[in-house]
Amino acid sequence: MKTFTIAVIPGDGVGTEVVPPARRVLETVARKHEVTFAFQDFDWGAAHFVRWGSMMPAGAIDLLQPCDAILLGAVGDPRIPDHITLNGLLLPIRRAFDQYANVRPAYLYPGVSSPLAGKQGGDIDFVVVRENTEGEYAQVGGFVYHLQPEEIAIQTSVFTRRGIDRIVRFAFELAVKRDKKKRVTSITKSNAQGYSMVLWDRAFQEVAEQFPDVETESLLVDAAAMNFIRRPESFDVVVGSNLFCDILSDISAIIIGSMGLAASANLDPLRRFPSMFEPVHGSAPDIAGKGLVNPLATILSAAMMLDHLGLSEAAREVDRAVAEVLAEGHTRTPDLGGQSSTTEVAEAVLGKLA
Ligand code: GGG
Repeated sequence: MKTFTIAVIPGDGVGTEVVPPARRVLETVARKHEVTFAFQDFDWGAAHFVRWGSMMPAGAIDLLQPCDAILLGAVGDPRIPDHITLNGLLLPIRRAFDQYANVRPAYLYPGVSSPLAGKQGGDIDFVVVRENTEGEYAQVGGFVYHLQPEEIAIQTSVFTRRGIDRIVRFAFELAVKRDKKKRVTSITKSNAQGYSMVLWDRAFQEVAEQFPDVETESLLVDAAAMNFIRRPESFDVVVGSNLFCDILSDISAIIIGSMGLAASANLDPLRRFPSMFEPVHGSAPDIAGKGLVNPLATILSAAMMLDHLGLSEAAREVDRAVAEVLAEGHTRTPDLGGQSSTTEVAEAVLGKLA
């Protein structure tokens, strides 16, 4: 029987509430598919920072490297500035394992209400592909006259031809694999950012020439934000920079009904390193510890993990179980207008998988 080693980092806030249900889902489908998961728990995050002064220990990356995949909950704590928590855990893992493709599906499940009028289940069905290792997240810069009245902050974006080519190619290959609208939309702001985004536009055009069967569209990020609301059904695969797609994927999450349904995968498509699976949402300190957080984004992220590990049928079963629970509409957390707890929603999904 094949055993997959999964590193588990629940992290902070609601992360500790959404990871256990996802883990139970993985254990349940594993039994049916004759595989086992060996979970390795890492209690890294804000509590580790408060105790030891770092979000994770010095050898953390070496501990994660032999694992087949990483399941992450959330990062962030009101006691610690967000740039410390993010740069101390999530971003170093994405970079160390060259997880250059951040894949964020946006699907409106039947039975779920979109805040957009007239949208039915399946009307919204696209994927945001976010460049995940460079761009505006490169952390190049510094302070001059630090903490003085005339302080200067310099933050430089880094766009490499290699980095753009590989994420754009990933997006085209995904459009072919999805075999739906076969359309890739590229997001830039090349009217204002005349170097990095002009390079992106040029790279996009050149990669597109290698995929003549895939339709293309280029949008400025402001127009994309508008069109996610105005015509979301027109999108198939959307590709853009680290920051732009982080922002746009909050819009794509809310138009499918809730941030609590938004799953994501941080992929090393070349499979040299473990990929990481996490809900798009953060640690949500306002509802943490109340048993109210929606576990479905993390459960759907675990389904993406199953798919990545080659267990596609198991992934489809999890997706179907989630779809059935949402379609029935009885068991929902408050973000979807229900009154059920995290545990009740998790039990409903597990019940469908039994
Ligand atoms: N689920 C992980 C998490 O806490 N995400 C929140 C967050 O701030 N993410 C930043 C990013 O993805 O760039």
